[in-house]
Amino acid sequence: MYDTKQQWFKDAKYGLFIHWGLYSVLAGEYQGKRTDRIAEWIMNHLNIPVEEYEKLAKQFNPVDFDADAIVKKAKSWGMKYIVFTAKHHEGFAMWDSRCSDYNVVKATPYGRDIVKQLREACDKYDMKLGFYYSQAQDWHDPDGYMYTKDNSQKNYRAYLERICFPQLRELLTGYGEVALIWFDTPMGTTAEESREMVELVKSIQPNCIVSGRIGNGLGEYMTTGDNFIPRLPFEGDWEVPATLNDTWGYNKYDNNWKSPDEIIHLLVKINSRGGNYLLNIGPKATGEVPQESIQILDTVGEYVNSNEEAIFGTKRVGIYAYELDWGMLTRKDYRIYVHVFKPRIRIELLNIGNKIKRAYLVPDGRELKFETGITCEGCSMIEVEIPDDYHDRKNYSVCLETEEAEPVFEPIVS
Ligand code: FHN
Repeated sequence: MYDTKQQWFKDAKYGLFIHWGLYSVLAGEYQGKRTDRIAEWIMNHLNIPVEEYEKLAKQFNPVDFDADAIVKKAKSWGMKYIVFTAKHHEGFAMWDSRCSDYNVVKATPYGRDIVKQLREACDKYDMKLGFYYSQAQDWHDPDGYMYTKDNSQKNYRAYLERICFPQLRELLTGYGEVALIWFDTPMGTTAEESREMVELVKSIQPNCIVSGRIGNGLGEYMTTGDNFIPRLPFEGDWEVPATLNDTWGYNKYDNNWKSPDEIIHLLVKINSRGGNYLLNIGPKATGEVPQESIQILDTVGEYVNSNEEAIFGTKRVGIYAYELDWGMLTRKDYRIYVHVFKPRIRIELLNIGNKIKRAYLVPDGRELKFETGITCEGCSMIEVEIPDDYHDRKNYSVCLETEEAEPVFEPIVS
């Protein structure tokens, strides 16, 4: 079973992913050609030569970037940690790296360290900060891997010694307490090499968590496929990395935004099955966060903040016999939380055999009337009355305090 041994990660449930790099300058289009894939892969998909792509650095001047405002927003959205793409597959370092001048301080007119600014803002708002680091793919370095291309002449060992290991050391020694390193796409990394990376991380910061995509089964938590949710409750620590539209890096043509309701349902579904939801924003080249992302996350944040007790610190719910067409369950010891996504006059739950001590509305703590009994078909039934002023509302939660620490789920008998 995956175990990060970090209580903050187990309780976190909701985090912010930030994908930002030179690809934001292209915003999904190069020389009039649009990429129909994720925007941060444009160099690979449209076969942009290194000498051409690296010129983007000269255009990168994100004067509207405001680390303080982004972290403050994440805090207001209820998120508990931030993962920032310190270096994505394009190979561009978003900090003042000493082992490659291909970085935001030395190669751009902007000249300021993005990682440092985020670090300071996270310290100010007491937010955990982790770094995404592409350990194998580096499309700028002659020895870095590139998916779908010929890697037979690459000297990956040389790459590890020259770039990967020293850059990891820089991130782990120069930027305070690193909550986690979010490795990604290990490709040809051997078990021995993955182990070296883990040892390097742990030797510098023993509490820094290593993500699932370190490869070779060495991650401390399970990272699902992008936007993929385990069908069943999954034991141990895990996380779903996910997008708000169809891209990670900014793409000016991608308007396929999920609605706030969809995001709320996904968050609760993931939490209910025991995982964390790491939800992405992709700032523009100016540093501005797309307004659509902000609007969606502001609305989701209202739900998260007024129902935080039913989200944070919750545990995996076992297999309940039913899917509800109006809601979902989360739980803590001695508490079952019923998330109500559609207007209801009362809520009815079947096949839950717990002894209910009390029911209350999570957003304001109001006591709720309830009844328990056995249906004509012979299964347990709980009915909770929803107060008049909530009859037309959606997206709130109800807590059922139970005598038993765990939910007592009964099988369907008829
Ligand atoms: O290739 C990357 C992709 O660009 C993005 O960073 C996602 C986030 O989980 N990870 C990889 C694909 O799975």
